[in-house]
Amino acid sequence: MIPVMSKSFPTQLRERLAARRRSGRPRYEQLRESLHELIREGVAGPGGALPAERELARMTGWSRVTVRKALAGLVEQGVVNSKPGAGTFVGERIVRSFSRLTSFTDDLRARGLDPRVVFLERGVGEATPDEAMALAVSPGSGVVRLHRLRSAGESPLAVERTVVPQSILPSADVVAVSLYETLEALGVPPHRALQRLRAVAVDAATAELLELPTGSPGLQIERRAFLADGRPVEFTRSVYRADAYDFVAELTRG
Ligand code: 16G
Repeated sequence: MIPVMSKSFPTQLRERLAARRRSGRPRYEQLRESLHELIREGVAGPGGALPAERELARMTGWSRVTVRKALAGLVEQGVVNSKPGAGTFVGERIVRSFSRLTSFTDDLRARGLDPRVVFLERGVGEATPDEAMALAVSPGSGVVRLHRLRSAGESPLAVERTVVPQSILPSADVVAVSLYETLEALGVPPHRALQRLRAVAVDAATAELLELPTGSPGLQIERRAFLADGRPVEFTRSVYRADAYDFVAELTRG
């Protein structure tokens, strides 16, 4: 059964729109942003249906063309899915861009989900030859290692092993939840990254953490991120649940 939209939805939507009335932005954008805000705040949870186009037009007093454009924007952002003939639903699978440098925390918050972390390991050590290669540091130099289970609320979604040069991140303890937020606060935000994805069958240890049967499909993603000055800032190997994520990229020809 489709979860029912909360009764306060129309009132909340009108409040959000009123707050944007003077922004001078096109109406469809005011509506897209207001709907996104409500989804982020959990007013419309995963799998929940948004009111139909005609309903939204009635609630806002705006045309269906405007409403359609706002909804199309949310579909493009991967926040909602539109099922022809059935309506528009808040995404159950998490849609991630394969071409934008976002963090786990960013992606969950954008969907009104609660990013959580369990540190399986964190500390400082000496770079192994492989880590030294990945981070372009001398073997034996200091690195911070994080091994984290990433969840949305109680639902486990990914396991990540990250190494960061200690010259950039002085200690593992400064990372509370989000690595990228910490790096940003330290004035060393990742600027660009190279990423590789491959399908894997999850091993027993990972399966247990992700609450899956051993051998279930997983998406193994390696990311090497760099600072604006070109220094490598992160090497992370993540295993994401394949049943929870869609990775999308925009392709252009030429
Ligand atoms: C994502 C990145 C990972 C990065 C993490 C930071 C992929 C495949 N991986 O999980 O490389 O370290 O975000 O997230 O997207 P955080 O700021 O929430 O710790």
